[in-house]
Amino acid sequence: FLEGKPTVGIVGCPFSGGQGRTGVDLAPNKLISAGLVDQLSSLGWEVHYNSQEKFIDIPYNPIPASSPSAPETGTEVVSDSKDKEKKIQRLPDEDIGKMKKPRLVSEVNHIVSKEVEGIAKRGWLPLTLGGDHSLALGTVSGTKAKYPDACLIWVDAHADINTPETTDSGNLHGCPVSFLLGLEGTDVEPFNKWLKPCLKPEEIVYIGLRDVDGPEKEILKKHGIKAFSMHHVDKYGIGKVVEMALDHVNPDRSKPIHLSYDVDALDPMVAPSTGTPVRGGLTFREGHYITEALAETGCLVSVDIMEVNPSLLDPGSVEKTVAAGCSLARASLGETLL
Ligand code: 5AB
Ligand code: MN
Ligand code: MN
Ligand code: MN
Repeated sequence: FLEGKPTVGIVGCPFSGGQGRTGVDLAPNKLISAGLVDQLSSLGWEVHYNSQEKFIDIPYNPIPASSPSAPETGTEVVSDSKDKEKKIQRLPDEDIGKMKKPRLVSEVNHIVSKEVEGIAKRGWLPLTLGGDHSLALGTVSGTKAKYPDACLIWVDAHADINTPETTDSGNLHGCPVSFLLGLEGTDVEPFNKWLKPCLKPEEIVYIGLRDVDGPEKEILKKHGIKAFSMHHVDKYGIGKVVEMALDHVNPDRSKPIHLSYDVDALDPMVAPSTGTPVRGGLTFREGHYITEALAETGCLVSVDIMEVNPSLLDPGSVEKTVAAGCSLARASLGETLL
């Protein structure tokens, strides 16, 4: 599906506003400092960044007017121009219902969506480096704008399919899939200003689930959404699980694939520095096998590496997690194919 010389467009998203822990916004810089660009070049890819800047310019993260003493969430002020400061005052980001930072999450994702769409429309592969997983609102909608029939493979410990009504935490990184599907309760401002439902329930498949909220289970059941949990990985082995996952969303291996990879799918021993770790995850090899098998299909058109948080735990844990993020990206782009 890609055109011309294999080219990857890196979309660095230093964004943490979809959840409450600071530091996940440091990941794109860390992944790139770890040598990701040279590593991808060595694989034969031409590497570009999104439009002009190395990283997406994240609008200032306003403190909710309702709780002036609310702790900062760690999103950096990337630009401190007069213009931006005015924007802050015009953008109070009080909760809407249970949703936290809805305006910020919406605005950032609108930017990300246009970036990913632009890269995909050049015939390049967008590689989005999160940031938290709310960013999949932007990445998947951007991919779908170029490839309307793309399927979505969501590798995660979590289903991220809460709606603004079912979410307990109010953190939007737990909700992107419900918005993409257009589930009940997601046609809300400010998201509905730009985000149209773009995904059908039969176009998504999960791998790695092991921490799914009660209401999320109901949603998965109600819409017949295919999910391979860690139980299935144990039962069938990862090879069979990936084959069954592809058979479900891409039976002829003829459709474009968007891979959204939350590093918390990996076991915390493999990727400890992430905001919502859950025991009993994918081994290093299982985690990489998924990316290798998808690279092998030749159908991968867009990849997200999300939820690395370099501010959590000790330097050794951070190094492990950053290295895992880089090697997942490399394997998705074909490193381990012989
Ligand atoms: B992640 C939880 N379901 O909604 C919620 O890391 C966790 O992107 C969401 O997968 C985890 O807050 C979001 C409890
Ligand atoms: Mn996730
Ligand atoms: Mn997760
Ligand atoms: Mn997480």
